[in-house]
This record gives sequence, structure tokens and C-alpha cells, in this order.
Amino acid sequence: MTKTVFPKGFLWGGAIAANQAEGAYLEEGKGLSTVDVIPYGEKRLNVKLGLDTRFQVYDDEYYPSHQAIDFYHHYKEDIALLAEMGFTVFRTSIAWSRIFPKGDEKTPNKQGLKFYHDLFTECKKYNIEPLVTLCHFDVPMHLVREYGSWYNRKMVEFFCHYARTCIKEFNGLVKYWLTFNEINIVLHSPFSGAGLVFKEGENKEQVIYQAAHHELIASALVTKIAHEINPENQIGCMLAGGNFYPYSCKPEDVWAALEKDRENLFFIDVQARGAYPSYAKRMFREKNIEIITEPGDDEILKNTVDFVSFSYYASRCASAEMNKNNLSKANLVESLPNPYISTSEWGWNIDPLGLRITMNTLYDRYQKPLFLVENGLGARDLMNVQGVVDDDYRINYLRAHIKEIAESIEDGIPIIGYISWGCIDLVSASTGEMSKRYGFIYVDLDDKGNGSRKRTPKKSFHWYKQVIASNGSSL
Ligand code: BGP
Repeated sequence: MTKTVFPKGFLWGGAIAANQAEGAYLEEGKGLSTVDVIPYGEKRLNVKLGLDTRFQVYDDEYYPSHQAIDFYHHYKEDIALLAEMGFTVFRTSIAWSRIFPKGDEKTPNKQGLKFYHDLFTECKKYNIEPLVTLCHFDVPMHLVREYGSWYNRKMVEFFCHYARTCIKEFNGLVKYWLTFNEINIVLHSPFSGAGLVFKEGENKEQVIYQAAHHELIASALVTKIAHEINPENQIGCMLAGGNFYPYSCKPEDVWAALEKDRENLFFIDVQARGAYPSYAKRMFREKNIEIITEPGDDEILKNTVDFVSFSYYASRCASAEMNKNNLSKANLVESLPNPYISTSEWGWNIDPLGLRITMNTLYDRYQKPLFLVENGLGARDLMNVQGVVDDDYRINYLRAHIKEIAESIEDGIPIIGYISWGCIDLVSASTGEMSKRYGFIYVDLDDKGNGSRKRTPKKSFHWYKQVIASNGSSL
């Protein structure tokens, strides 16, 4: 076996999110959440962007989160498969509306707590460390209707109560926590990201950045709370990562790329450095944004995270004259096409070196341990007549990216672990499709929810198993 550069104890695993996997959307006391009112199909985009105000569930439409892959009832079987691959970490999220169905209650739903207790205990049985996101694109709908979601400062209190309840309840089972999944996605998909709905004529950016302020305050408070509950707890922020490249070496293009990066890194600048960045003042002025704060907010923000986590699927590209008609969208972030890079079927850039570039940027900027908590290739996998899914393309994608992590480690970057996205096939966040698959484990289910939901390991399952067993030396 060749020597590995991955440190001893490096965490290897995969991720899912409650709303894309669990299903059971109203079972055992769970309340309705934002994602549960996002239908499959044409109407989807409008709702996600917060433009459609119906936000009801209709009988004649299909809502992918309602049943999903039914992880809620299959979790034991699924965790056993992940353990067979040798996972040492499993990332999932808690559905806020399972613990507090409406979001503003004082007393948690016991059945919701029990489900996650059983789930995390199951992980621990196999020595799998859970990494838990408190909010992964699912705000209780009641909070959207009654309070306007994160635009309202009251959300800070509701979220802190929810987080405290979970962190206390699962103390000893869960040590790694993320506050918000891909916090910067609020800029690109405000309804999915933070449950934001816009009124006619409103300055959307005002709403978004005010909501972001509340999320940043809540995240900092939760970091403090988690450390008080147990000083061993490790709290991370989470960025939808991927650097913007300048389209050319024209200084204006370089500046455009820098500004685009700042737009996304703004959130992590606050969470990892403990204060609003120097460029924020001018940005707010130019966008006509006035953030309403409370005395003491500056102090609160000083509670910085322990590590910086991020997703990486694709790099991005910007120029001074970004032609609106010519933009692709990977992971909800608009980008110019990059002529040097191939793309997935959904137009997402495939750029392994971009991962090393992103990691170096993040570490240079924050000097905090990194954790790659999402990476993978969405593809239309097909099962052949022998019942095998031959996903060599996925193996190639993952191998190339893991190699760049090895390079980054050699660059001197501390990284806690590698977590691939959608380790078991699940519902796609951007399209609501099942046919956009990421997993090592195939789930028999189509875009409309038909299928047996039977689980079958793919070729990549066996490949990843030996990657983990060799601690990354056998790729
Ligand atoms: C990230 C989300 C995930 C996930 C992934 C892949 O933005 O955190 O929830 O779904 O991207 O995206 P998609 O499902 O749209 O292919």
C-alpha cells in the first residue's frame, strides 16, 4: 500500500439532508416546512425564489420531500450500508419542524427527539461520528406565515431555543454541528435558503441582508451556547463554495471575480472572523441597504466558529460584462461558462483543481480547520440487466477531487474530513428530481415518487470502501 498523506483520524463519509431523504413529512408530529410546499415541476422555481405566495399543499401536485426515499423508516438499513463502506462520519440534518412543528413552541415534540436519538445512537453503534446541520433549507412554515421568517428578529430566539434543545438532548452523541447549510444561498434562492417571501416593490437585497444579519447573530449565539453545554463541541459555518475565476486578465474582469467571491464569502467573513468585513459598509450603501441592529450585536458576533465547512461542486467564472443570457447556474449560483472546463449534464463545471484553489483561499483567509462536507457528481445512473450500476464517471470525479484534497494537505491545510454529497440517492435540491443521483447506493425511485425504494450498492460503493480502508492511499 502506498503512503497516505491523509492524517490519522481523518473523517471519511457522506451526507444527506432531512428534507431530501426522510420523507414522513407529517408523521409523528412533524409540522410543515418551507421545502414541503415546493412542488416538483414548472412551479418549483417560482416558489423557491419566494415569488409565489400560495404556499399551500395541493392534492394534485407532487411534492418530492413528502415521501422522498423514506429514510425515516429505512435508517437502520441505510446506516448499516454506510457502515459497511467504512464511514467514520455521517452528515445529516435535523428537521426543525420535527422538533418544533410550528417553530415557536416552548416544548419540543418528544417523538421528533426520539427519532434523532435513535438515529444518532445507530451511527455510534458503528463508530460513525454524526455531523449535524441544524437548518438545511427547511424553516417551519408557520414561522414564514406568522413572522416573515428570518426577516424578523424573533427568529433568533426561536432558532436558539431549537438549537439549545437539540445540542443538550444529543450531548454525548453529537459533537460536530453546523448552524446553517450553505448560508450564502439566501442570496441566490431566498425562499429555500431562509424562507423569505417578497412583497411587491420591496428592496429584495434589504430583506435578504437583514435576514442574513439575524442568521449571523443566531449562528454566533448558537456557537456560544454549544460551547457552554460542552466545551468539546465543534461548531462550523457552511459555505456553498467554489471560487470565481476572472474571465480574462483584464483588470475589470479580475475585479468582477473578486466582488463575486466577496458576495459569497461575506457570510463566512462574519462567522469565522467575528465582525462585518471592511467592504460591507460601501456595499450596503451602494445597494441602499440599512441593517437594523441591536446594542450588543458586535459582541455577539465575536463568537466565531471552530471550523469552516463548505460544499464544493464547481468553480465559477465572472467578467465585468456578465451577459445575463449566457449564464449557467451550478448549485444555484450564476456563472459564465468556462471554455477550459467540461460540465455535468446539468451544466455544473467539473474542476478538481478548483477545489484546491478554493481550499487554499479559505485557509489563507480564515486560518481555521476546513471540513469539506459536500462534493459529488449528479448523474443519470442506470441499472443494467444484471442489476448493476456501473458509475465509473462518478468514481473518476471523486478520485480527481480527493487527489486535490491530498494536494491541499501537502499545501499545509488542516482538514477534518471528506464528506461526499448524497451518499445514498436522494431528491435533488435544485430540481426536485430523483433522476439526478449522487449516491454510492442506488434507490429504486423515479421523479414522481414511483418505485420500490429498494437500496442497491453501485460500483462506486466498493471503490469508496477501499478508499476509506486505505485512508486515501488507494484511489
Ligand atoms: C447543495 C445542497 C444540497 C444538495 C446539493 C446538490 O446546494 O446543500 O442540499 O442537494 O447542493 O444539489 P442538487 O441536489 O441541486 O443537485
